[in-house]
Amino acid sequence: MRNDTQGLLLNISAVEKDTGLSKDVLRMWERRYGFPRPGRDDNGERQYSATDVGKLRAMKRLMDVGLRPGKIIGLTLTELNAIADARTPARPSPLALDIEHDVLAMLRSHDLPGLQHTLANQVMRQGLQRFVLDTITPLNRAVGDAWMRGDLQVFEEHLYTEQLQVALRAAINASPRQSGTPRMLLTTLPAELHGLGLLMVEAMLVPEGVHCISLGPQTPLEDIRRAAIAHQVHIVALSFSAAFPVRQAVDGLATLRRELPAQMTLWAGGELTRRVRKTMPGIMLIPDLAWTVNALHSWRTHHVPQPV
Ligand code: B12
Repeated sequence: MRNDTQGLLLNISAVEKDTGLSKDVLRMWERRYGFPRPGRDDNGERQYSATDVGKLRAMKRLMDVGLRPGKIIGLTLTELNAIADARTPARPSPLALDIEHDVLAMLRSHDLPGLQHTLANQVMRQGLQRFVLDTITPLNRAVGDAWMRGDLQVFEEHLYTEQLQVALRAAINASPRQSGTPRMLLTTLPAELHGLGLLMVEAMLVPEGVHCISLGPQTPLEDIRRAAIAHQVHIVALSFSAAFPVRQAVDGLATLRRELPAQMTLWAGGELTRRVRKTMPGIMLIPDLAWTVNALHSWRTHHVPQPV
C-alpha cells in the first residue's frame, strides 16, 4: 500500500462504493467478526482506515470467486493477496511482463509521452489482434490488481484507460474501413462503465472484415434495440466486467433477447460471463477474447447474409 494513502479515513458510504460491500454487511461483520474496526468521528459516524479498506477489497475479490467471508476474514492482507495471486491465471510472457513493468512505472511517474509512445509502438509491432491478446489482456489485469492493492491511484488508472483507448482507436481507424458483413453493434448496459472490452473486440474483428458500430458504454436496453434495427445489424455484442452484478446481466440479456428480432445474434463477453452458470438460449457467452474470431467464423458458416 503506497504511503500517500495511509492517513486516509473513509465513511461507510465511501467504503460501500469502493469495495462493493453493503453497509449492512460491513456492520454485521463488525459485530460478528470484530473486523473491520472503524473509529468514530465527532458525530459518532464510522471512520474506516485505508488499511482496513484494502483488506475489505481483497476479501470482496476472493468472495467474487466463491470464497466464504468466515473462512478468510481472519487472514492478513498479504495472505489474502497470496490466495488471490495463486488463483490468478498463468503469468504473461516475459515480453508482456517487461511492458507491464514499464507501463506501471510510467503511470506512477506520470510519464505521459513515454506511455503514449510505448502503446503506439507496441500495437505497430504486434498488430491489433496480438496486441490486445498478448499485451493488453495481461496488462489490464496488472493495472487492475495494482489499483486493487493500492499501488496505483484512481487517476493513474484513468490515465491508462484513456491513453489505451486513444492508441486502440487510432490503430483501428488506421485499418481499412470495413463495410462488409456481419454488421455488429457494440455497447454495455447502463451502470457498466468498463468500455475497454468493446474496443478490444473491435480490434479483434475489424481485421476480419467485420463492420463494427460502437455506441460506447452504457446504452439503455430499449435504445440498444432501436440502434440494432436502425443500423440493420446482424450481431449485437455486449461487454460485462467482473464488477457488474450477475443477476442484472442475466435479466438484461434475457430481456434483450426477447426484444431483438429473432434473426439477430446476441453475444455477451467479459469476465462476468464466466460466472453465468446456465446456458442462455439464443445468447452466445464468450468470456475469452481469443475465442472471438472462432465465434465469427462459426457465425459466417451458419449465416448467409440476407440482402438488406
Ligand atoms: C479500466 C478499469 C476501470 C475504469 C474503466 C474506464 C473505461 N472507460 O473503460 C474505471 C475507472 C471506470 C473502472 C471503474 C470501476 N472498476 Co474497474 N477496472 C478497470 C481495469 C483496470 C481494466 C480493464 C477493463 O476494463 N476490464 C474489463 C474487460 C475489458 O476485461 P474482462 O472483463 O476481463 O474481459 C476480457 C474478455 O472477456 C474480453 N471481452 C470483454 N468484453 C467482451 C465482449 C465480447 C462480446 C467478447 C466476445 C469478449 C469480451 O476481453 C477482455 C480481455 O481479454 C479492470 C482490471 C481487469 N482485470 O480487467 C478493473 C476491474 C474490472 N474494475 C473493478 C472494479 C471493482 C471497479 C469499480 C467497482 C471500482 C469502484 N469501486 O469504483 C468501478 C465500477 C464502475 C462501473 N460501474 O462499471 C474490478 C472488478 C473486480 C470484481 N470482481 O468486482 C477490476 C477487475 C479491478 C480489480 N482487480 O479489482 N474500472
